[in-house]
Amino acid sequence: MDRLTVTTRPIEGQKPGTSGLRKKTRVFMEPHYLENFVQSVWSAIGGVAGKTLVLGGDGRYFNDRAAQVILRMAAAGGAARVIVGQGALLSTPAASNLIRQRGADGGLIMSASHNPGGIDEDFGIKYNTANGGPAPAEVTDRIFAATRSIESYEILEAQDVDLGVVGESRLGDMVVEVVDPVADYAALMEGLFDFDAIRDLFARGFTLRFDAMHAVTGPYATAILEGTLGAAQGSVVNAVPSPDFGGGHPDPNPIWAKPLMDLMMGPDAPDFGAASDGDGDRNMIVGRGLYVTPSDSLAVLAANAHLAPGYARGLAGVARSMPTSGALDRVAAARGLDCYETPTGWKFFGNLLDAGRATLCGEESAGTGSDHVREKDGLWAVLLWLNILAASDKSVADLLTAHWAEFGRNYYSRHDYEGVDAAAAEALMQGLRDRLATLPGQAFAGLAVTAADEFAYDDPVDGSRAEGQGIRVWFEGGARVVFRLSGTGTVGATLRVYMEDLETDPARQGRDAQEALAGVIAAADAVAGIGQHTGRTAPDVMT
Ligand code: VG1
Ligand code: CO
Repeated sequence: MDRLTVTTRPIEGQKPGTSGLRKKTRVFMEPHYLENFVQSVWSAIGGVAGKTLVLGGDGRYFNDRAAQVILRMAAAGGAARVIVGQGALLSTPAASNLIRQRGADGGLIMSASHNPGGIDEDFGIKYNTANGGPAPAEVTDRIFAATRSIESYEILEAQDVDLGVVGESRLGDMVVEVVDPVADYAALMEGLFDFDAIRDLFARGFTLRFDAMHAVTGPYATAILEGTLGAAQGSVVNAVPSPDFGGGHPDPNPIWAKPLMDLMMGPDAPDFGAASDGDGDRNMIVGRGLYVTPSDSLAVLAANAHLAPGYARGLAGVARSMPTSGALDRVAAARGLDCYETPTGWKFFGNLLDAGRATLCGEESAGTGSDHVREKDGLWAVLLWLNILAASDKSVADLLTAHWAEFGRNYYSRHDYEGVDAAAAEALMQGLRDRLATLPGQAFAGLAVTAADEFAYDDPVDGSRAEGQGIRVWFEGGARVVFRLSGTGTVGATLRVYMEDLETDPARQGRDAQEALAGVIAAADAVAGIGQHTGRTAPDVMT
């Protein structure tokens, strides 16, 4: 087999965002686009000669083609072994686990997560390091720098590897090891949770609907929930990964998982509803008649994790991304736990998890996870909820109501304005930035600002600093609004506005979040001029 050196030129815009490089699929399919990026990853990590890598993706359109290119480039670079999920599939948490379990040097995950898939939709790639976590900024900066100076890449001229059959084969001198994508992950879950108690819960008639949204968690959820734990056949729906996710957004929120929401709010609701995203790292939790916000879910899990065997020793500490609500902080304060506030994106949790400072982490965007891997993990969150429900013998609604009564309820909502003109979105942010010092004392829609700043994070483990991580505005009475621009979109800009307000009186904790936050929502619009800048009268997505 010949090893080819292909001459190329830098391609604009190959800068990894919040979670790897995401672009339109057709952009990834342009000549040299994928190859340039992969070679730049190899450059950034000192080459792949002699290394072991993990490779898999969420099964979206181009996943299979990209896998073959990456394998040929790994072989050309002299990699010793690539461990690939069968069919080139691996959920993000399963990939993280494989990297750790097998002591691999790193891995490539092909996914654009919750973004839609298809030739006219989105594709993405991210590099994870040897700890199993997303590459930190220092590495992604090196990748980006390499994309700007690349002159050539190396690739083996070879036939496709058969990724449909488990087992080993060779590509040049490199071993390609195709593994069952589910087996190691399922074993990890079995070690963390009381599977007997969950099995017993289902045996007693507990009902569940898990919506895999035509994405990668289908095989995992079917094997674990139905196969091992005995949930009724058919409890897992949309369970076969499809290249275009059935034409939808594999984004587990009340908008995109509407069929699940409708079921859970209707007369035939099962006891528990859940959904996951394209690559399986997000989760949505819904009780009968009650949506659990991701921020609340994180707090409930932190307060009750000790009920699961894997966390019976207690938590070392907890962490949340800055826009995530303060519900977690209230649990941490009550239990005497350290609570860290990081920028958006899972890569910022890596050091805290590695250093043993945090056991549980989460983001308001439906990501929850722990030190069992270095990614957020959708099915893990579902299993922890099930373990807690089994151990406490309470319904989701009872558990949440009791949680609010004990810790207070942080009313919370995120409003997204998608596909906004990039310059208009920048202008909105810059307008806020310019006025930060003068905002305190001014009133907006009747609410006075008490403080305002732009969030920056100093990593307590390695001392690195991340700036410009979102603008925060606090109002009298303690309400908070955060403004930031998404780093995962592929069209224009997405403005995210995060609102929260604490309610400690149990008599006032049962309200609709949009209604309870109406005053804060109006103040957010007034302080930032959302309507004026974006020309929008309402958000595209509310979670
Ligand atoms: C979003 C979320 C962030 C999450 C990231 C990747 O980023 O806000 O919390 O970590 O997606 O999640 P942004 O920059 O668009 O706000 V996933 O499941 O898309 O890999
Ligand atoms: Co995801």
